[in-house]
Amino acid sequence: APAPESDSEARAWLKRHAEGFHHVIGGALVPPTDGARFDTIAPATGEVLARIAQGDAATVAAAVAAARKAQAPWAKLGGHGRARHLYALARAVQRHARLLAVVEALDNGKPIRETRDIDVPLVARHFYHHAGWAQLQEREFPDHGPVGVIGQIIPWNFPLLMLAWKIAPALALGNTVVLKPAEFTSLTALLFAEIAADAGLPPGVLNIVTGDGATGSALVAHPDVDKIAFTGSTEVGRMIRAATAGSGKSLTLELGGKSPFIVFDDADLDGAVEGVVDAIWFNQGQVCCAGSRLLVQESVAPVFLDKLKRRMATLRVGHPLDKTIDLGAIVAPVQLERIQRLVAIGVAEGATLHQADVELPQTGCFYPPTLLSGVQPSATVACEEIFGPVVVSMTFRTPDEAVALANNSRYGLAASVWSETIGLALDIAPKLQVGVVWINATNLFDAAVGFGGCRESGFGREGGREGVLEYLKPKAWTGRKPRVVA
Ligand code: TXE
Repeated sequence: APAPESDSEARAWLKRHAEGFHHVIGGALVPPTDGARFDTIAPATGEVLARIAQGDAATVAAAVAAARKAQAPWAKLGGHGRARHLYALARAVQRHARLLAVVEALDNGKPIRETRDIDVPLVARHFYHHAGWAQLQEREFPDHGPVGVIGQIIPWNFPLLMLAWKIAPALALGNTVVLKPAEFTSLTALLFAEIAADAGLPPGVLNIVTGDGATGSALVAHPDVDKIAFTGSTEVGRMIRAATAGSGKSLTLELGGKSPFIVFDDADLDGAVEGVVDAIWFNQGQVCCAGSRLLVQESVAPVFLDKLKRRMATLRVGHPLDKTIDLGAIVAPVQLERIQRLVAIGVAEGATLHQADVELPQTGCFYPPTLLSGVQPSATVACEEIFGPVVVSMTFRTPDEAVALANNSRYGLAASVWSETIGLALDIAPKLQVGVVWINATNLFDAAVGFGGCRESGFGREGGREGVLEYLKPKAWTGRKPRVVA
């Protein structure tokens, strides 16, 4: 087995900040009001990694003021000027890829294989892609200006990648940002801010205020923020929508999901089993678009579930820096308890529990790959987002029944359709009430493709042309030709 990834560079970086992290405002490190800080914990071991600054309303106001001051000069740089900065950010991320990947794995608990091969490369790709949009801006969107100062609030499941998804389009198009990372996982945002400053990003263009929900709500409430972009729970999304209603702020929300993973009897069953592994055990299932509802055509359900159980037995759960593992730690005890509670409810409501007989580390927040089969469509676990490595399975007989089951959800983020009959897949896809459909694939993300949901999964898109438009303000120009052209 390969040796675990070394964390010496990450440890040295954490040691430099042993006295506690600061906010990053207007290019300066700003200490928290009254020295208020909280611990950030490595979920795999329970170790305190660092002390994070708790942001209050005054700190948020200072950050918004810094972003406002920086916005006009940043916009004035023009698309070409800003593209140079985005390319520099992309290259800086690649230069520090290993450090970013290790810090992310420690702080979040996700496997180093994922942070190294998926999160960090996608972050760089996002900056490269949006550098391209910055260059095209004046030509493609001559009637659009930037929105202004953007407040961005992100979750803990992809801390650095969500930062990139949020800031790359915002900055590319001439906006400035105040970003609040999730309280469980602030470290890579703070590391990124250092890397960005070294790469020459002008002060005030990106401000980081760390803290909890109260910090986020102060950002939402600040009158000089032009737009809020939020990724997180549907509950908080609903509160933010209410708080911004009538305020003149723009809003995009990327919320929860309960995405269907539909397997037809003519599917490549082995391929679909690998699909399930990716759909629900990638990032411990803490993925908004996780394929958490497995819908299998009745005729192949016993064979398929049998294959899936055999595959589950081969998954390895362990320390995030162990390069051989498939699943790392759950982000925090509160999330682990939520998973345990929902699985117990699933069993109480009649589901059959199958947990792979895999070894779990003795300490830390770990949960085994789990299948709940024979689930009723109305069961709690079929309706609520578990946000953990737990897939629930149901069966259907006809394509129409598959569509009805798939759409029987308050969410509408993603769906995955597995069939070797392309006509069937193409017939089903448009009937699914979701923002993203994958055919014989799952969890495909690309900076050029708009990602987002409908219904209670939110609105707005990230990535692609549609994501770019979220950070521009259109302006219509009409009138008549003047008599004198001076
Ligand atoms: O999310 P929160 P939590 C779902 C998932 C998970 C559940 C709870 O089901 O089990 O939510 O996770 C900030 N005003 N998802 O409680 O609270 C908060 O500080 C402004 C799905 O961690 O929504 C953090 O930065 N901001 C999801 C961010 O919101 C507030 C990813 C997200 O945290 C706030 C995460 C407030 N009043 C959880 N309260 C996805 N769609 O990917 C909190 N925050």
